[in-house]
Amino acid sequence: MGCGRKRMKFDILTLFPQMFSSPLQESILGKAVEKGLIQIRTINIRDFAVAKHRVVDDSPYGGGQGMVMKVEPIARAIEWIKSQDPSVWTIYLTPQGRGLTQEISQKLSSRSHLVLLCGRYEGVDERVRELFVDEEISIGDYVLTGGELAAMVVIDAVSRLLPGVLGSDRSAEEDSFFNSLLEYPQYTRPSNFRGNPVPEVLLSGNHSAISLWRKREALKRTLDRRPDLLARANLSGEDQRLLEEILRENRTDKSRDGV
Ligand code: 9D3
Repeated sequence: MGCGRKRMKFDILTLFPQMFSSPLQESILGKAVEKGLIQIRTINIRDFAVAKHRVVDDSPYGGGQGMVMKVEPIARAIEWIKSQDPSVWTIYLTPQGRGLTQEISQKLSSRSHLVLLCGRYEGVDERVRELFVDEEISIGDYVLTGGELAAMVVIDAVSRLLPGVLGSDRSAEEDSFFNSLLEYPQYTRPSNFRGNPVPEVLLSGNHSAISLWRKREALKRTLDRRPDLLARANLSGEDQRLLEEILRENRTDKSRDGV
């Protein structure tokens, strides 16, 4: 059942632990928690602030807008985690981090224990980064209200790579096979929806024709939407032949359209 691998632990340091309850209890991640493949703890940074007012933020030295998360509560929280497990890897979710990729997710999935520090306000006191953070990660070039959703994205992307988290037939192997290409179009019943039929080849039962069609559609879609992926793709001889065919088609389409 445990598949011989110890469960991966995620500790989330946040001022909003409630944000994590439902997303991590639903669906595949929820099942992974139930199966004991992953363990997710939310830790309220405020619980490590000193009593009385339990202040976790303060105005920036030097002036300026907004508030900065104080170093002491975060330091105490991380030190408490490290006292239980010195091998933890601490990630700060920040727009200034390097963008999350599948490769980074894969590297992270080989760790046994991640701490995900979620920033709010204008971020954390710089000494948090210097003294306690191993890696800084962003999830993309858009502005969020805090690191919480980004932490959930990291947990999702990493967890699904762990053995046993996805269903048995759906594996990370399949990912790496098609990794460099976008996926082909999928259809299910009915075979005709309001005059919009499913491509005939998919109903033919001809498996080699189907697999060729899918490969071709994946290549077409990738060329159209993500040519950057194609440049990096490891295309087989057959893929390259198909791609040339598609490019030739596109050229003749264009000259016919007069574009
Ligand atoms: C006025 C401050 N902002 C200038 C654009 C800086 C800022 C700080 C903190 C903007 C957003 C945030 C909150 N975002 C995150 O904590 C965050 C994030 C994101 O906003 N985008 C992509 N990845 C991430 S990871 C954490």
